[in-house]
Amino acid sequence: MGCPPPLLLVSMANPMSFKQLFDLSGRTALITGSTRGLGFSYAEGLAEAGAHVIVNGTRAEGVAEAVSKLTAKGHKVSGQHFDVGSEASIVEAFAALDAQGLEIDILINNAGIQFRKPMVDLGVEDWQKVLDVNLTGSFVIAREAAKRMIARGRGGKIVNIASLTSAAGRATVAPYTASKGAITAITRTMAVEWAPHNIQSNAIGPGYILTDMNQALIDNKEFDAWVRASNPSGRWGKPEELVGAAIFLSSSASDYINGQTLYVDGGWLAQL
Ligand code: GCO
Repeated sequence: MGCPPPLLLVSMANPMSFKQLFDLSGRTALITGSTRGLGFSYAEGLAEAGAHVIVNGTRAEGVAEAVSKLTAKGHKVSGQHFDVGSEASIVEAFAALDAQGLEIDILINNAGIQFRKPMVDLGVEDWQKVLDVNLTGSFVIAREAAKRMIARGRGGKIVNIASLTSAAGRATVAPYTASKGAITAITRTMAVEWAPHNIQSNAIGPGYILTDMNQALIDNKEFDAWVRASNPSGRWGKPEELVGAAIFLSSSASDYINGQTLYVDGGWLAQL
């Protein structure tokens, strides 16, 4: 008997339960830049959803601290420090993860740096530093993760972290904006190249969130007023409000979503 037509295949399939859709048990997730801030929130959220999370940071001490915090909460946690801005450091780290038998099913490409300076004063060195971490680092890490996902043949999830600046400009953050605009673009290339291997690649675009990277902005009364006036929710987002999107794009619930950027911004981009 030949293979039944796709429609019949779909109707024959048993629909997943709510738990099956969002359960990350049995999956291993690497979250870059996860010793603090949004990255730590993503790591904690995916661990709550059942994943074995791998915490990453550039400093071994910071990684160890975050690992012990999450382990103390009963989660399955490993740690791997590497410098997201260095291809050699990334390749070495993946070899170490291989040696530990850690097979990454989910990658959250969160690590990123910000550098604020007007373009007329901006040197190429500072520009390049941001691009090296935010864009090139995300590409190299996704490349290393996808190589292994493809070889294992059981698919995977890539979740890149974009930004409102992927879709709109703000003065003084040119290299960050360039890197985050490219993140949404390369997410589409990852989706197209890796979908045949059942790897879904998407991005999350956080709005202005109460994180330590934004502390200087939060403390600036004028900037704080601008953020509150610029989104219909009238407030900054909280790190925990990004976790649902991260679990969703890491889970079976998003198996037919590919190449998308999901903005979690209180409606900022919806507003004229
Ligand atoms: C800035 C901020 C932003 C936010 C976020 C907004 O200086 O404008 O750092 O870049 O962090 O990316 O989506």
